[in-house]
Amino acid sequence: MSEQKWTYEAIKELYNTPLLELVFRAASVHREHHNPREVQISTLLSIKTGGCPEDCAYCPQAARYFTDVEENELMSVEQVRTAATRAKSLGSSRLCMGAAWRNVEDGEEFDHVLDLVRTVNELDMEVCATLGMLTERQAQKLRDAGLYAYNHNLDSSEDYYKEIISTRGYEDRLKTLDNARKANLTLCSGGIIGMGESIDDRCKMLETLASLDPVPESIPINALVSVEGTPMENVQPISIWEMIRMVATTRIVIPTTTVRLSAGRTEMSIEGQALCFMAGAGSIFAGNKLLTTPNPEMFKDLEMFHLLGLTPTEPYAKHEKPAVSEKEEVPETEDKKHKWSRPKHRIEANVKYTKLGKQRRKAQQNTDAEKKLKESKAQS
Ligand code: SAM
Ligand code: DTB
Ligand code: SF4
Repeated sequence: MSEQKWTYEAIKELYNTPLLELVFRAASVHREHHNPREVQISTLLSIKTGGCPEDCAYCPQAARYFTDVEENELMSVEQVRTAATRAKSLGSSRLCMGAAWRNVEDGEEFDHVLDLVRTVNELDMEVCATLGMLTERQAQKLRDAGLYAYNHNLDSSEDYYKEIISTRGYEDRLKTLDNARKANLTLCSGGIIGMGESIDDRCKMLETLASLDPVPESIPINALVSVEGTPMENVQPISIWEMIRMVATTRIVIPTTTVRLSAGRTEMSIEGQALCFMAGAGSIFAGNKLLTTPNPEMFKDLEMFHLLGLTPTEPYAKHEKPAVSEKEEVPETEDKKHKWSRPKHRIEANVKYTKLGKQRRKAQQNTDAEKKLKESKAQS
């Protein structure tokens, strides 16, 4: 069911409410719909890192930029089982597996991901995946393998999206969310603040999320982690007050969703995070790493929970465990027709950093070659 209808003007007015009043209102809404002592812990695991063909200006995994991220093959079932078991023993109810893909392609790799989903489902953890765009049939396959949630962020307003990504369109993000929903998956969709967007953009993104019917079950609010080598390497971090405002506004606009305090927590004090929990954050991404960038140490988070009197939410507290089923192949007709868009408009910063990326990779290759030559000379 969609919730109360919100215009972006109303959302903006709310966003600009004096801070403590906003937090108080958000805390009240939070208590009506959620247990404020519980915070869900979701552990992130990058199952396929780096080498992504997209040009997302914030992302260290985009192959075209020169960052510290190394490209890795898909993780094995054993690697994922070990990581999931450890995460569960530390209080995580959900494992979110991320792949640096533009979209899901049918074939061996996708079949392997289905095995990974089955493996984590068997451990009685909520399984989430974030694999890029996907068709309804692929979403159905994931669901049949035991996937619980699909993470696919809108990232920003439709207008600002065009300023950060040129290799895909906003409508394909919405289409993917719709495909996941049709396959009966719960949705995790939110965005990033601190990329240079305006307050209007933040409020428009919330308007879009609130207009989805049903609304996403979880909404991650990420603060940009600015990574060296990406077009956003010099973007200044946002203040904690902006995070608190965004969390509180999301909480009030979409009361039933779980608001997830996501990337950027290494820059936040415990006091800052406490205010976010007060303002309605009901979940965190945990694990010493997010996908490729640092996150608070797990034991520090557990200490924070103890200090604030918070307890981790049990798995399947809100929805049933998805049954794993061996269904017959669904015909591919609809999917085969589908073409994801490629707007390819020019984003100056992305073009500049793509060029820099090429130059720096070349320089790196030369240095590596020189080093090898020196080593082999020294040996002979
Ligand atoms: N490739 C898939 C996709 O883009 O949908 C899934 C992985 S992608 C890394 C998942 C999300 O991570 C992005 O949608 C974005 O919201 C978030 N993200 C990536 N880099 C980030 C950064 N530097 N700071 C904050 N959030 C980031
Ligand atoms: C989300 O909204 N944030 C997470 C998760 N969904 C996949 C990812 C954050 C990534 C931050 C940058 C990195 O570690 O690579
Ligand atoms: Fe690729 Fe996702 Fe990163 Fe964009 S955000 S570059 S699609 S991994």
